[in-house]
Amino acid sequence: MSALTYTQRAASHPSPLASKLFNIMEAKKTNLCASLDVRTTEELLRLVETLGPYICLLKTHVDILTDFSMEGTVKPLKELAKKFNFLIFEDRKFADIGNTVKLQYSSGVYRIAEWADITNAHGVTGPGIIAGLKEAASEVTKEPRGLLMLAELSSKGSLAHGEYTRGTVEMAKIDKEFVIGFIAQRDMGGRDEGFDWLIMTPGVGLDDKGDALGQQYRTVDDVVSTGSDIIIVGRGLFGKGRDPRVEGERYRKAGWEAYLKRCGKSA
Ligand code: 5BU
Repeated sequence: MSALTYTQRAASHPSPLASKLFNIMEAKKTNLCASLDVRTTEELLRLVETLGPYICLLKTHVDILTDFSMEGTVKPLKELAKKFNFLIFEDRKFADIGNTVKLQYSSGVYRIAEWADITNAHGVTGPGIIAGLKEAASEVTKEPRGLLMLAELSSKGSLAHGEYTRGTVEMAKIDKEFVIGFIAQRDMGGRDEGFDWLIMTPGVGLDDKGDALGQQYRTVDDVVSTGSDIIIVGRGLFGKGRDPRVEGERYRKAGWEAYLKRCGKSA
């Protein structure tokens, strides 16, 4: 896994979006991505106001919101992203043929390509999915966009391992600029072939082992020491009467210290 600093990686990354994200991480001293699965825009915006200072990235599932609109949801989210200096990742998990995902990414109610800096896709349908998403992004916006391929999942019994994971990593090699990395539980290599993939890891929790529906949590130290660059934390930040301000700083600090340790620097 990469022992380089985020600043070093920002300087040499082929994706302007990945460079921007690495620079935000270094500037704010955070590798925390908040995953805020809530039902209303009001709840979402309130949590983002609280967690904004602690995060480099906000992960959304906008199809959970009962009141989504471009004006009411996306516009204020983009303003908060600017105010607190973080990027937005819509966890859409595209999984269809290139032509269909191109339409899903750019059109419909959510028009994800217009506003999400990052989105993700399964490799199950083949490399056309990468080409389709890239075409949509270039037709809709001049802003840089990044794609994460789903190499591994955190949930119990996931079929994404072994050959499947290896096949997804191979697929990612077709586009060095648009595919910025993986959703995975560990390092995916590639440096010997000139790739510097970002590894983002969900299923991170310091207090729980999992939930009743198959989620499995690993600690911050565990995931960063096996190669995670960005820790994705959801209910650990805002669930069950937790104080998001306290937990935001707690996970930020834990993630940053684990990163410094990996780079051979002490916190
Ligand atoms: P949690 O509240 O920290 O369990 O939320 C985890 C989030 O990450 C949630 O939005 C999931 O959809 C997402 N997730 C995941 O948990 N595991 C995976 O392997 C992938 C996404 Br891919």
